[in-house]
Amino acid sequence: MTDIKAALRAQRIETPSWAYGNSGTRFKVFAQPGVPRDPYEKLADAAQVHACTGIAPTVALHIPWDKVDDYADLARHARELGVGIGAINSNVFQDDDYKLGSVTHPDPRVRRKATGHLLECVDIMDATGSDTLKLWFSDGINYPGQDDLRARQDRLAESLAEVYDRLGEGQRFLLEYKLFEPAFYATDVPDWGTAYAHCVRLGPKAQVVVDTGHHAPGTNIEFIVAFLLREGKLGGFDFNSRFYADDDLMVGAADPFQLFRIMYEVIRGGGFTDEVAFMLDQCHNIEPKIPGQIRSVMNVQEATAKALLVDRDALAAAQAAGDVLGANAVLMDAYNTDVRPLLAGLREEMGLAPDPMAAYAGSGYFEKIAAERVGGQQAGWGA
Ligand code: PSV
Ligand code: MN
Repeated sequence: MTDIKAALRAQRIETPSWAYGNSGTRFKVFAQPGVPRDPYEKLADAAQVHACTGIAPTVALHIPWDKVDDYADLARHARELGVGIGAINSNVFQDDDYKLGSVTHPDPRVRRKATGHLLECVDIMDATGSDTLKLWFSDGINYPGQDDLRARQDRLAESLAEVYDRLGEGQRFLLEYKLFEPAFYATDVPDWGTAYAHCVRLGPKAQVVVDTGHHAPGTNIEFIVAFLLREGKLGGFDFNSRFYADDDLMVGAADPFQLFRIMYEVIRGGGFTDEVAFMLDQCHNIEPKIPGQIRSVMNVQEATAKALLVDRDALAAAQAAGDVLGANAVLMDAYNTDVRPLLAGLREEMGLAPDPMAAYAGSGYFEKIAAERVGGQQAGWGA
């Protein structure tokens, strides 16, 4: 139990700046009181999540959504709040130029612009001290014949190689794949295999990031996790839940059992280290944002605690004996354990309130930001 608590104490979950801003669907963005008006206020909200949970010390930025004049100053502000800057997320999907793609666009001028943005993101890593660049491309085509599938892979490889060469000591990039959307016929990085092949070719500073919402229904994500870890190519997660497509709902809400299975493979494969980034990539469209993040961090923590509780010796023995039901029972025993008392106790040992949701509700922070943050433009997904 001491080992399990030590592991849980060392856990790090990164929250995304964009979860604190307004977001919605293509039908409606519902504004919420107290929503940050700039990246500085987003960091202040993220600091509350860390203060209540004790395990969310970094915040991912999305550029240009979090564009500021002085990134070193933003990083300083974060440190003063008790958090740090995590992954820098590039954005080459919200400019008119990118209608037909960014780094895979048929026009070299657009490709240059897109790669230029990725290089700018590495500059921001230098200025903020971030060690991780996260690359997701909306690139793809809607119709057969619209562009040359193979040439697009060549263009992608060329851009990735340029960015890879620009990475400094201790920096890496994570390549994110997504089955579909916004392109529907063919996406240029549709699956882990494509991302993996590009990363292998580039070298150790390129790794794959698994966004749990980016697969076809029924995909066995924990298999992908096990495989990538075995190859040393799992760079991190974008955690969220999905019922249908890329729903970006709170992680562990739709399928807590899947989250447990993923965390079990992470632990089994030796990936429960700082080498793998455990990030959230989700939006809170109808629920309040800071508590939404706190709940999500708790969901990952609970799944992790259950995965750590798996009796691996008993599991190995049952597996070796071909005891199908016994092996399954070992896993299910851990999953069915109520870990909430364990985690409440751990938080108290860490000097935190046992219930982060109640701690936030009682902190008065929401009332304060709702009163203070009037006027100005609320920050939003895409703004
Ligand atoms: C794309 O759907 C994605 O998962 C990428 O990580 C983007 O950067 C992020 O969503 C934006 O919310
Ligand atoms: Mn993502």
